[in-house]
Amino acid sequence: MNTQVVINEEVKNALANKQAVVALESTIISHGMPYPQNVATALKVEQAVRDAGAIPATIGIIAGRLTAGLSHEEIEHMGKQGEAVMKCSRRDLPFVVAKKKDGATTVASTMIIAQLAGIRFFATGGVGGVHRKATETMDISADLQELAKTNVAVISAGVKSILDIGLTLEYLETMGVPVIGYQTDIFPAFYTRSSNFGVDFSLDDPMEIAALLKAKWELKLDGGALIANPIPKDFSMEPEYINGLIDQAILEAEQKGIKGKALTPFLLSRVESLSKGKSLVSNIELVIANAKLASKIALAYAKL
Ligand code: PSU
Ligand code: MN
Repeated sequence: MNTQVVINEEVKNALANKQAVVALESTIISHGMPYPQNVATALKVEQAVRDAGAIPATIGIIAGRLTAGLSHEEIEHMGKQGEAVMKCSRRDLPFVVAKKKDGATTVASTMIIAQLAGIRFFATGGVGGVHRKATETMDISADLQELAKTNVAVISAGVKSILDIGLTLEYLETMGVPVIGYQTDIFPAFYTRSSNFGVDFSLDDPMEIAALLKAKWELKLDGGALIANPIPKDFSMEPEYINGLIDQAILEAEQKGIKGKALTPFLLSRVESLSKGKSLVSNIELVIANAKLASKIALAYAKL
């Protein structure tokens, strides 16, 4: 069975030359945004990484092959198929590989494949976390466990308040995952620049973040870190407005009995349509901002 990661030539060369490489996920393309904006965004995000001086590697699974550095055609395929592509987290990887299926990778599985490929930095929008009412449902994203054990730094705009942000941060503390605020003391909530929670460490310069990561990994403290980058001011949303829509989406999910891996994609698409596409604009801009920051951190790390 072929379990080797397929790494495209450009990414392979960049890694061999110790250049900055930034991983990007594919579930955000297939399940996180509608077609065709998802494909346009994925390509824009790759360009943002290039403009910042790093090499992008969008990660996904094509016919059972774990791939670091999807081609534009493969990105188009993921985006067009949308939810027809299987959303793959850690537990799904062996099935998709053995069955030679296509798979969109979540934060957890993108981290796994990035680590296999030798990539340490990964930009996305929001990570999964502890869902509201998790004390009853036990719905805790596998992303959090992955952050605890896989050596990849994840740059996100915090987490959406579809989750219980406080419990998500408690979980990360228990698992020993540093939560770093980039130029902020407050943990951001994806669409908004703030939440009711703080970060563990506030760092203002990508070089300081790179140094923290270097220290962590030299100390053999396995696992990643969550770097929280608040959404750019011009695109942040009114907390009352967006949280109202999120509450409504959660209520609908409960009424429809939606749970398991279907829950997060349902909430993402409901919020997007309830906001009549306004949240999508914010979503796109914050991913681009995260890709830029991830590139700066990767470039700083390469100089250490
Ligand atoms: N949250 C977002 N946007 C996303 C996701 C989460 O704001 O696109 C996606 C990511 O791929 C993340 C996954 O890894 O959903 C988490 O799914 P779950 O909650 O089922 O673990
Ligand atoms: Mn879940």
